[in-house]
Amino acid sequence: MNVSKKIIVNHLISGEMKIGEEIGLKIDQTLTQDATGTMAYLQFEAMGVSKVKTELSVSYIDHNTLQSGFENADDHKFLQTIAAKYGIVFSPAGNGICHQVHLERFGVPGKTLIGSDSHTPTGGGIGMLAFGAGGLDVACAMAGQPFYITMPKIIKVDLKGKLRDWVSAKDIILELLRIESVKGGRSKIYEFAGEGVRTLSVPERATITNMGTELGATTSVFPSDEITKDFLERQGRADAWTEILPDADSEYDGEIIIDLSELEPLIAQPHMPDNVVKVKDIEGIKVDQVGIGSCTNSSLADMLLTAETLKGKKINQGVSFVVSPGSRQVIAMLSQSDALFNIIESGARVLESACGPCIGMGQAPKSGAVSLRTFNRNFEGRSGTKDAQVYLCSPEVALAAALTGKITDPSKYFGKKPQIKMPEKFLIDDAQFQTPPADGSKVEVVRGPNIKPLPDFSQMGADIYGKVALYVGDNISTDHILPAGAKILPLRSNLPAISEYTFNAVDKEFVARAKDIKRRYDGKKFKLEGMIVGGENYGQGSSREHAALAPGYLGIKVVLAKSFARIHLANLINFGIIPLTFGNPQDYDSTALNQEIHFENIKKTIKDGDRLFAIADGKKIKINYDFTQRQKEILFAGGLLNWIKRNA
Ligand code: MIC
Ligand code: SF4
Repeated sequence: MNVSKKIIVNHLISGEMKIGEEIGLKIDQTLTQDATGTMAYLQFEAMGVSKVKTELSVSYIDHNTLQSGFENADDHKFLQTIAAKYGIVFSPAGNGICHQVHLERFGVPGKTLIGSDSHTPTGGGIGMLAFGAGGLDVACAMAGQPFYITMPKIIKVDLKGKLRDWVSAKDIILELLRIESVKGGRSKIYEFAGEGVRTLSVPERATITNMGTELGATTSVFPSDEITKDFLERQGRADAWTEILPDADSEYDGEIIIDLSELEPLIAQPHMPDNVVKVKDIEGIKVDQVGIGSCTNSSLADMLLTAETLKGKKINQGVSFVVSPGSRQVIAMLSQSDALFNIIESGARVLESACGPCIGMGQAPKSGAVSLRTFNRNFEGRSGTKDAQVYLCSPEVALAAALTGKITDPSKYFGKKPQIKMPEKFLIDDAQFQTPPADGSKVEVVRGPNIKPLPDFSQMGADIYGKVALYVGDNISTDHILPAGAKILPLRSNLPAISEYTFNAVDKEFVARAKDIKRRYDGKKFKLEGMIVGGENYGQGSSREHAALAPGYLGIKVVLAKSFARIHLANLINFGIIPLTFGNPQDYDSTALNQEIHFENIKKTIKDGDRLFAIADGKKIKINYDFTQRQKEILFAGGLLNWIKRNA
């Protein structure tokens, strides 16, 4: 067996490991972050379980750290108290980005992890099988329920050779994005193998598995080997290590070969992570902002390289340069040596250890700016500036740009790459993690006015008379559906307020149109319900369930698309919104905004597994759906919470 199957087999609760079949996995660990965590814990609370049933659950504060009003601070207090009540470790603001911290202090090879953040597969860097999921799925896992996925194909990524100077792990994942595209990884696990694996450190592996998310992959994983052991030993966690290697004769469902020695520095151009070219092909473009950080590239190794490269140099005066170390451990260790001094003295703005600019929490670039970031997403407007041109690259490429003020190939610009010596022991101080009391039943959960209860969701009707409230193209991301950023993120615990921003940057009229459909037809014989029509890979990107909840709150009942991204599809079902696909892709072209589409007898048709048709302007459209019995029941009940209440 390969590594993925070894871990799956150990956690298989239901289903068979046959590609395309639904499997239920036992989940050992969960993580949440603050922007998705409040909803996840409200949902967990509604389940009436007295304590989490996982081996370990951690609640991180890392996204909403800008406190420009009471909202985020209120949410932090809620999260702190609810963690203590239900047996969850609490990691307060300042401790660092969930994925970086989890890798350093909590991850265990061979264990399963789900997190209410799409970049949870970072844990694959130490041989965990780690998945991003909606908050409700994380809540279910904390309540001891299995996590359901469709058994993916397992693709071997055979790494040959060794990276050259100034070419890095980021270039490996950018190369994979170039080959596979942002939708190429759907229903796949990328498992890294081959001689090149031994040449990559854990932080390098984690950069790759982190950004496997941008491929749309179910997850990505590396074996757990001597290098993993060495990392855990340095973190003082040698006992967490177990070896997990693929058997010599293990089989895969596909293979991609990447010769590391032939890779060159790469860069993803605006506005998609797969819009990848060689840096040398676009050299000379003037750069206004450079950012090093995010859960992709904020490890101690990345920061030490940054410090060593910048030592004694000054960044270009036309560049605003920000550095955000990934964790308290990283920033503390930088401050023990000259490294932090070298970074500060170069002209960098050092930010706190948090997501920060990656999610538009500050550092929005100037109008029309070119911004080079070591992050993982460059969707239009995500930086906070709609017309900014955001490029994704390695720290090496970012550093060359910060010093020259333009896009520059580091392998031509710099001389020999400095050797970074990693410390024998990391600085280990877990005092800032708050361990829950053995009995949390007396803990009072503090709820500020920002925390609003979840609305009720209605059951699925026998027929649906839909009206198209929005018509969009391919690769619509959850950032398009419900933007993040410093202004909107503080409303994550307040659905009525945040839903006002749904599709804000795509179609300013959407909210009014959806509300109008909901209002106008309420109570009539044929109640019209809002629907969205989308192209391929609808809902790619983050795990935020608000991208399902907010449209649902505005009355959207159906999303009809060419295809869906995994986590968003699960989130739609969890909140009773029916994800359907076009039987004939050309029917997408004949569908239009404001069109009325009638799904007659939809509930019975889905229940019986019969062929589904819709009628639009008198024309019959073939509709596909693919639901397991479990998913059908959830949809009929109007979502997973209703289903749980009914089956409790
Ligand atoms: C992101 O990178 O888009 C986020 C913010 O981390 C999201 C989670 C969220 O929207 O809260 C993710 O990747 O899941
Ligand atoms: Fe945070 Fe950005 Fe990573 Fe999302 S991608 S977890 S916002 S650092």
